[in-house]
Amino acid sequence: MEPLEGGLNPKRKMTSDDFDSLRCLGKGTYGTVVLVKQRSTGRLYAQKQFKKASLVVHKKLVEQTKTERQILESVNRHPFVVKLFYAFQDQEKLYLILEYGQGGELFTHLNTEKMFSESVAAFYMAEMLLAISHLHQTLGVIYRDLKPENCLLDADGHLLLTDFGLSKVAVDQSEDSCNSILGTVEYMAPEVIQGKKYGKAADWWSFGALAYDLMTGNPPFRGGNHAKIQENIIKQKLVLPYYLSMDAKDILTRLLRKDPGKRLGAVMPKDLQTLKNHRFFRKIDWKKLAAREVEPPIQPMITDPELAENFAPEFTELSLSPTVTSRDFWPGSPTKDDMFGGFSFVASSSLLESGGYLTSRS
Ligand code: ISQ
Repeated sequence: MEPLEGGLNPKRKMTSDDFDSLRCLGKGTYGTVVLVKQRSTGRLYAQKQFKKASLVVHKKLVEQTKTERQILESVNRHPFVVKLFYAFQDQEKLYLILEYGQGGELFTHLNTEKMFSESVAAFYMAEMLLAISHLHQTLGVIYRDLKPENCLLDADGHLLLTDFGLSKVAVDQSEDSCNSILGTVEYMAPEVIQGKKYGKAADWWSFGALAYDLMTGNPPFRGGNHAKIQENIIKQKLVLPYYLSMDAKDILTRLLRKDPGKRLGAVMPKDLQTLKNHRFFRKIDWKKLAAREVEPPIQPMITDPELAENFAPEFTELSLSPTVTSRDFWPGSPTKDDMFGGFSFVASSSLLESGGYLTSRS
């Protein structure tokens, strides 16, 4: 028998009615992220929603979407990867209830400070390195378009990677539509841009491009439009500003090799050791870092978590369109062909008990 429904049972399936929408946190090419509050607990989460209609472009894509729940579930234990708490759907949309990255995007903080010192950059790059290698090693997930928007900070200032795996689905969706030119291309590896076969080394390129950005204030290859940026990524020689240390120059040169076979990260697990032992990371205590015991260089300012102060006003000030709830459809009508069957998910009790940002009133 089904367990009793209601607030007392944390393992029951959720619906969008279980959450109040507070404000918009961001809009991507493939979905919207809304700050929501769970009615029964007062906990805050980031709700990512996808319109089914825009996902159903290819049969392959639907298949991939179904496996996302498993990817997200298995990734749930890494300290620097956003946790998934619930997944559910209604007639119109798929919903993911994710950990709320209260500190906002890392790159908002970068914009404020223009650029980071090498030791500050090394902290974020080190946490990112652990998250990426976890996705690669334990799950075989390749990001492919790792970019600044995917790098959030939690309330303490630790890095939180978002959109793993899902970004792969989203890119597949947009590949043969004009959407593909809308996304960020600055951090994409040459082989991805060229539509060649790519592997995990593509993420180590993006990692290098993000590192370059953190230490200089700009991505390594730029241009007035997407086509020019792409051309520069493929053809232009890497230019390293004079003020970077030898160590920074060395690690960036090796990560930003156009030939993925020659790139640092191509030969695993050897290259992971080379990276972690690189002089650029000499001040990093990897054990302490993995245990979240290294104090983050930026403490995000948070007065009222519900205000989402660390997110761009262009999003947070958007009006929330009323969500279509299950009640707006014919009662009990099954989803056609159950295309997204298996999408629903409830995190383990231990995660639910510890997770979700608690507000003062809960
Ligand atoms: C978590 N918190 C804030 C914003 C987010 C965007 C995408 C995915 C997760 C998020």
